[in-house]
Amino acid sequence: MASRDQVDQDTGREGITELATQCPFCSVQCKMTVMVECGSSAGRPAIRVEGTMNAASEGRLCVKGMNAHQHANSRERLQYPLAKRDGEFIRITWEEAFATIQERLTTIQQIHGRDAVGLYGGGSLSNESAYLLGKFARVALRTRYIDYNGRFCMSAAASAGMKTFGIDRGLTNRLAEIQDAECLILAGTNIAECQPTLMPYFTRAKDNGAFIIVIDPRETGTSALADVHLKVKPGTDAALVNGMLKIVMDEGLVDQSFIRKRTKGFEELKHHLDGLDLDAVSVLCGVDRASIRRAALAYGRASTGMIFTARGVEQHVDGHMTVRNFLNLLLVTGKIGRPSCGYGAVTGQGNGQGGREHGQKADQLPGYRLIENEQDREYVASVWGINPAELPGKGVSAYEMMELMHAGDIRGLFVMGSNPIVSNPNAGLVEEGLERLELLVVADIFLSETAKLADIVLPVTSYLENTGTMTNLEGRVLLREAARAAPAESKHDWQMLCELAAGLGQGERFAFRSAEQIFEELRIASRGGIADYYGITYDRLRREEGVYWPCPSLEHEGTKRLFEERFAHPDGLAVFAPVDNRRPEEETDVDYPLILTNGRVLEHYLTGVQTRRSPSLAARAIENVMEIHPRTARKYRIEDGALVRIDSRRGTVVVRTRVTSKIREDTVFVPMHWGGIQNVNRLTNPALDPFCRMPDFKVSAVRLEPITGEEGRP
Ligand SMILES: Nc1nc2c(c(=O)[nH]1)N[C@H]1C(S)=C(S)[C@@H](COP(=O)(O)OP(=O)(O)OC[C@H]3O[C@@H](n4cnc5c(=O)[nH]c(N)nc54)[C@H](O)[C@@H]3O)O[C@H]1N2
Ligand SMILES: Nc1nc2c(c(=O)[nH]1)N[C@H]1C(S)=C(S)[C@@H](COP(=O)(O)OP(=O)(O)OC[C@H]3O[C@@H](n4cnc5c(=O)[nH]c(N)nc54)[C@H](O)[C@@H]3O)O[C@H]1N2
Ligand code: SF4
Ligand SMILES: [Mo]
Repeated sequence: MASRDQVDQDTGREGITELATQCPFCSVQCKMTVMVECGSSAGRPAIRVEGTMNAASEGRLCVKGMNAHQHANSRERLQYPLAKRDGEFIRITWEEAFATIQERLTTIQQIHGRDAVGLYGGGSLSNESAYLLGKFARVALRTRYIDYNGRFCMSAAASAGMKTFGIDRGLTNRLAEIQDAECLILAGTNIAECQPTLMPYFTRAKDNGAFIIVIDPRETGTSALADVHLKVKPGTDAALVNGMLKIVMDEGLVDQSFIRKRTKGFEELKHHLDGLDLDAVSVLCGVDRASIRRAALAYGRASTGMIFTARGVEQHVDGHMTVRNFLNLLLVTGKIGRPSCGYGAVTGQGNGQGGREHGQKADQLPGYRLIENEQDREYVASVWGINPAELPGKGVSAYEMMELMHAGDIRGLFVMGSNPIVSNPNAGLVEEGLERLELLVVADIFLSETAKLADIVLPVTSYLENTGTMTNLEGRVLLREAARAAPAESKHDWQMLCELAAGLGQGERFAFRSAEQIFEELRIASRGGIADYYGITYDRLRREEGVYWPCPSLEHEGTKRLFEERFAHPDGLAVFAPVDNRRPEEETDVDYPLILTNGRVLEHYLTGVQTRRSPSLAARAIENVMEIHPRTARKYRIEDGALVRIDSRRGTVVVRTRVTSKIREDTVFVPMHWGGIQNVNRLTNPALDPFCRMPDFKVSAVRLEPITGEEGRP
């Protein structure tokens, strides 16, 4: 354990326990020390938190990290397993919980077939738990249906990286290279609120004279850095990039030698852009031609540059192709594989990177192997000691699993590390689907909105108590060791999977007694795969400050910059793809005249289950709000601070209004951190990207209605 009781040398005070840990929230994975001082005057231990020096956060913490201990120490934490009887939860033992789950899952599978049960994971799980969840689905339950919340997060960027480069690692370069880039494009990424401890990399770049382009329908803390802010109409980024590409090409700012030696498909792209009308692009995107031109010339002329994308451009029906267009821009100018030249898909969740590599995705086996590929099946089956024919085929994406529950095809579901009722699009259907299940099991730290619907709820350990590796947004694998014992009856995610598997007769294949033992198997299972962790060990992670994958051998130092010599496709070339200008899937009309987009605020994390239980964070943002432009607010007679009803074709929410000129006039913005009547996903469109099955979260057509009378007053 990494905790250390000590006497404070300066003050001579006894009883300070130092817990060395890592933030449970976003993909930066800031290292920190939580100092618990017992015997303070208030009677409750006083807690202080300090950032710890490391290569990503450089010792910084944001307000969420500073306060994460509050939810971990909350009285609302689940203490013991619960079962629902007559609509109420009662306490049960682990033995009863496991027996019920085993018995009911087995019955469902016997009557309706193996695929009648599903598993649903998350990007907060450690690599070890995510790996084991995938193995549990394929080996213990032998169902094809497993997917995870990262489908809503990284699938567009990940699949685009795979197609263009042959590999998906969030950042192709080290964070330290950002500060020397001459031009930075930040597209649909609000780093100031979502990865705040990374901001200094960008402010340093600015101080060094970098030209910064921000693409976002809103002015944000991030756009405050911009030399050009393209306040794009939501859902039209692909067209905007076509405009930039056309200008770069017309001005001869392409790197012919790079294109010739290292890419393929350029002629098709060029041909595709020949007839592009820049005025039409400007109208479609709601951005003036001069600004598009300024941005294109700045990026095209810079000798070094990096492009970052996040959910603002990715969470669309054409998210995959939009990212590919950003990669086209990067490739035509040859800005990759060199210092301060590269791409960053700004990964979201704490283990959003590792969580998408080791098999909790519908089509995937560990090490980024594919479940439909014969060689991959054979290799992983040999590691797992099973016949490859026993491995199921690929399943469907997260939201499609919800549709299968709604249709009665999936009848039992095990959720580990997600709150799907708040985070899936079209929450109305999702709620109905979950209610129709014969068995819903939720493993969580808290009684989340989804756990409230469950038949069985299992209490899990938090970041302070659970050892495991997390792969941060750089592709750097970090070890987070348990800093204290598991509270009450909670168990580690991986531990309950092992015990459940044993009950299902698969004990031998899940005989792990520590996270490290699982990692040892994961190393082998990933060996030779795209995400090769074979050269990484816990010892090494303790000695070094994290290791970048791919790391194929113990002697390998890890890969800090990708694509210096070749791309990861067998022929070593990167691939261009012509991308169409698209109109958003759901257009505004007289009934639904405004565009709704959504995202995050600094203080809260995802569905808010954890941060809403932290008093310091909850106090800063107590309820959901809709951002709206003053002219639009006047048009719809909506006052600042008043309650407003928002309707889409799928549902209704009620939130408070924040009038601000920082947003486009045709767009409103509502964060995603609240459930119930404040859940923005009651409104969102579940249309899916054909390449990666990412939902069209970021564009829905809505109408507004002020709530009048005493109730609605500011
Ligand atoms: N505070 C906080 N930090 C977080 C999280 C959190 O919940 N809270 N979540 C973590 C996770 S899992 C993730 S995935 C990341 C997400 O990180 P981001 O993707 O940066 O977060 P979002 O706020 O969803 O979206 C970013 C920006 O996209 C803009 N946007 C909306 N629609 C469009 C569009 O059509 N085009 C363009 N160009 N921009 C658009 C929004 O106005 C917003 O400012 O953050 C991580 N960090
Ligand atoms: N409208 C809209 N919807 C979105 C998005 C958006 O931008 N707009 N963003 C999408 C994105 S990018 C994401 S990542 C998803 C996230 O969606 P969710 O996965 O639903 O979000 P979380 O709130 O992180 O849910 C995690 C749950 O797991 C619990 N938990 C935390 N740590 C652990 C652990 O170690 N083990 C277990 N068993 N449980 C744990 C938490 O208490 C919480 O209840 O939402 C997506 N939904
Ligand atoms: S939320 Fe992200 S930036 Fe903030 S402390 Fe945690 S890991 Fe660091
Ligand atoms: Mo995410």
